[in-house]
Amino acid sequence: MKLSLPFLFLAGHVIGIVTSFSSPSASLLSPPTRIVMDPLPTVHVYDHCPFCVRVRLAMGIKNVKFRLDFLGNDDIERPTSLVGKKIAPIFSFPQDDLIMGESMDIIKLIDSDARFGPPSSLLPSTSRTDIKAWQKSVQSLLRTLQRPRYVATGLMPEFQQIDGRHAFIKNHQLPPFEKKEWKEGDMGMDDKLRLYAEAMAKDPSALIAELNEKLVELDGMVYCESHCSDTGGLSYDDIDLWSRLRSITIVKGVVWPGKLRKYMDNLSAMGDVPLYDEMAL
Ligand SMILES: N[C@@H](CCC(=O)N[C@@H](CS)C(=O)NCC(=O)O)C(=O)O
Repeated sequence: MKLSLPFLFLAGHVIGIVTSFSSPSASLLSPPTRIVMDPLPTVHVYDHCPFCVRVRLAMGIKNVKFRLDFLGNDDIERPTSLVGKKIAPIFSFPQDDLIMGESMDIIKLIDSDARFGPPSSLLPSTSRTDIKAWQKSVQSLLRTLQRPRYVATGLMPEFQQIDGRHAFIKNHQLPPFEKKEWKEGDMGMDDKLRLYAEAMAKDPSALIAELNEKLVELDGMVYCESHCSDTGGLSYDDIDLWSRLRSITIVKGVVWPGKLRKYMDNLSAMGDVPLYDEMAL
């Protein structure tokens, strides 16, 4: 079967499978010129990290080739040698002898320097308070569903080894626990492992039903299938929103409303950042 480009662009979930066999630019109607530098810039990331996804998405949208370096979640030495602490994302740009952190600073840099393609290809943030409020309203629900799933299989690159999974569990509380209580209280590692295991063992139906309702609400706030705000194109609003929503695809059984599903698939293809649907649990 021969698929036309508009079909590939609009084919919803199918596009994720189709484009994983073709270059990211093949899925776009008019992608920017591919930028391949020598040496390549590197983006050091954790796969599950939405701040890291912001940078990957921006580089993908600008069609800039880069080395994607997945850090182990227990690796303190390497990020510390680069930026002085354990954090991701980190951007390494050898041409300028530059190493920097902070996702939005990295994106501002690459979208203002013509070596990374036409500057200002991302429209400014509209600082939408409705989307911010929505994000806040699902924070606890998403932590409860997503965090145990990130580490449940060992399939995510930063969690392939047990020390990586344990480093995450040690430092990331599950609701209703607060961060301080989890990290500084008298809870031992055995308690934390048990709570993560119990969270995975629980029937998630009620929480997923709640999330499905919240996604219907968000679907009404998203402007169209290719950008979330009434900006005429991709903006910093999408860089933040899409990167956070990607994590939800690790949760099996979520029902995505039509527009939002297409938004997820379209930006995944444009940004060359895969969704987790195929490994959701
Ligand atoms: N403001 C930073 C936040 C980065 C951040 O918090 N990254 C998390 C991962 S999602 C991290 O590296 N935390 C330290 C850790 O996991 O040990 C940015 O936008 O780049």
